Amino acid sequence: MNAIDRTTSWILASSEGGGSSNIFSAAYWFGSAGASAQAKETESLFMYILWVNIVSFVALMILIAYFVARYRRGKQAQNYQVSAAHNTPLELTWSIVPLMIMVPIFYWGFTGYVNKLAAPAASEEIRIIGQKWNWTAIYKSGAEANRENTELTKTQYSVPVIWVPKGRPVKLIMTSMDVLHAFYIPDFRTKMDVIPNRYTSMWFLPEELGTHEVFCAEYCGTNHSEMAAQIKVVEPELYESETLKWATGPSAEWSLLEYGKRLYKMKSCFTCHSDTGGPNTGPAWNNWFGHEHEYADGSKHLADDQWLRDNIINSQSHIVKGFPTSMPIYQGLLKPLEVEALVLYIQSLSDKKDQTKIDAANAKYEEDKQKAKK
Ligand code: HEC
Ligand SMILES: [Cu+2]
Repeated sequence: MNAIDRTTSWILASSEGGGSSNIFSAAYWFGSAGASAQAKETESLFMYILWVNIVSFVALMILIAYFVARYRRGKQAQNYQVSAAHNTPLELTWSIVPLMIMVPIFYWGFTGYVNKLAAPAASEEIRIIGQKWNWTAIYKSGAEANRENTELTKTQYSVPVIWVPKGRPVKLIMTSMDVLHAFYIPDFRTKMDVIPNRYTSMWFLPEELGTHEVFCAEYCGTNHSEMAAQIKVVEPELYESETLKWATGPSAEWSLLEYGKRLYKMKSCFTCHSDTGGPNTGPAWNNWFGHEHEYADGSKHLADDQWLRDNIINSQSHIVKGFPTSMPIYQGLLKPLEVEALVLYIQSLSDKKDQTKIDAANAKYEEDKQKAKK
């Protein structure tokens, strides 16, 4: 479905399925029924503003028509008088009445916004990473949301299907790897900017089972309209068991190198390190291993296995020259095997790699796996 088809079907959907044909209902204007606990609040505010607009528009048109007729040229209104310069009751009225109409909009909007920002402490946390033109979702377990081909996009892209538990608050912690994006879930009536070098968050409480569309709501380039995802509300038990399954450490089929490559994604190293050479917050990983690099204290070091291991675990001990100190300290967060796998992956990306060493590491890992089975 392309953008125009989608817009058309969006409008049509208002009179079918999810939406409503009643133009006085919020579901008509949003094209679908509200599907989260907070949706109602946004809808009420939306309808309030809509009605204020309709009433003032009609009143304005009637007044214009009336004045045009009454004071039209040629029909000099009788008893023509110069207007008074000042009329206190009139001025108080046109100040106070609109104020009383506007203040609820502020109050409603402000409290609603704050409520959408401040997630309950017991929320299920999911990390969202925006990148031209894709969303990546990572569960608390470290597993990445599976991708599926859906009707949401026109091109070959599959979109992540993000599972969320029904009846539990879900908090999204979001950041971008390149430009501004915005994570927009129309059915939940909620949207938040996704910004590079910064985390933003929002939360929602899904109340019913079902799937919901996600779009990017900040124009971010050519394939902006293809930047979609799906949210799938499932039973909490299913959510727990499945996302844990997806997170299983190394899969039995993976080599140590393959595991390292997965960890690069699973542990979010890729948010700061390119593995092909693009600029990013941290140094690119290709051709890093086996070369000498300069550090902020003026020293130079060869990036061999041991050096990489030490500097992943304690990233603050040596800062690569020209880079910020924003690399997290992974001591206690990465298991020894994970560090080994990551170092092996970094090594494999270098022109200085030693293939026999990599093969040997993979072979030893296979052996250990076989031993562990017995
Ligand atoms: C928030 C951004 C960020 C994340 C996430 C991140 N890094 Fe880094 N990394 C940096 C920065 C910045 C540097 C350069 C400054 C420094 O040396 O600390 C760096 C440097 C490195 C270096 C070079 C160390 C050296 O001294 O030669 C390695 C290796 C590395 N990171 C591995 C990793 C691994 C593995 C992960 C994931 C488990 C990871 N990084 C996640 C930002 C990040
Ligand atoms: Cu975008």
